[in-house]
Amino acid sequence: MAKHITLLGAPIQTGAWRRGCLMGPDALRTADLAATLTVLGHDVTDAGDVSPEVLSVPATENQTIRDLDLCAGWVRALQAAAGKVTQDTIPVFMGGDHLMAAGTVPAMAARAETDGRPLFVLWLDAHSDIHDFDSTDSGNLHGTPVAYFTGLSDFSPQFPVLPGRVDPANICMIGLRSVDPHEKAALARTEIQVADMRAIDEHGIAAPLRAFLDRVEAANGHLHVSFDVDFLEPDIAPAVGTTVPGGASFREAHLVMEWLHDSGLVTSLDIAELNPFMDERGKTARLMVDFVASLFGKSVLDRPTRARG
Ligand code: HAR
Ligand code: MN
Ligand code: MN
Ligand code: MN
Repeated sequence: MAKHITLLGAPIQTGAWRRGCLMGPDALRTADLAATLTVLGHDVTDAGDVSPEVLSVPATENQTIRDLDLCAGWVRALQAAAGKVTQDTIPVFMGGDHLMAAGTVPAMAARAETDGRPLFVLWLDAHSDIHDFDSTDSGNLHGTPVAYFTGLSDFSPQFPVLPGRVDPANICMIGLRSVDPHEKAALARTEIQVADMRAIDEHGIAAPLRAFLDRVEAANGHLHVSFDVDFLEPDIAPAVGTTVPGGASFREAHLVMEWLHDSGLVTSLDIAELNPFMDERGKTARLMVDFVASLFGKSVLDRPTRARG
């Protein structure tokens, strides 16, 4: 089924320690993301890149936090830009480091609310990104968006009041293999469903995904997918700042994309943490375009879909 897809660049890199994510949107464009989706029959618009607002926010107690003003300016600008996306459009937010999700996800939660439906979030990542201003040791704010958009921690007054909040019970994290002690404790206190790499080794990637998609469907929810490139095994996707061995294989990630397509549930997508400076002849950017294509219907053989009207 043809979709209206809008590509929106979020070239933020101040949330990460290593520079280079600002090239992410252009690497995805160079790898022909728009044309690839057009060939699949979709109606694709590239809306260009968002620019950060220029802000000066009060300092946090934690002095290790990197580039707070610019990070806050990005969060505000991304919330504003994503807040303009209409219900009939599937936005593909091209990052940018994962702090982008502090902008995109609250806007998608607000959009779902306007539609009278809950927002669910599938978080594909090696990391849980559930630190807050106090708990982060690294000071890299790409490790914090989940604590922000769930309202689990207070990010005021530096980050905006949430336009929409995600219920932790509506989040599923798949692929985790690098979780700091504070994050472990925070996850244990929430209803976030987690399938770490051990669980995937033990039960496969299909089981937790199926259970989650069934819940989204039963609740008639919107589904936002936040795909951090480091979800993948670094051998196949080297273009990330923080490589963690033992990630999802090509086949596991490919199955996730195909199931997401067949579910007909996905209403928005982040592509996060692509750092083209770390890439090898564009292979990670091309791989991500291929995965996004699978999510939007590229398939080997036709199968009946569960798509809703
Ligand atoms: N937990 C670590 C920190 O807070 C690393 C998390 C951020 N890295 C990412 N995000 N790539 O998924 O610094
Ligand atoms: Mn980091
Ligand atoms: Mn992440
Ligand atoms: Mn990560």
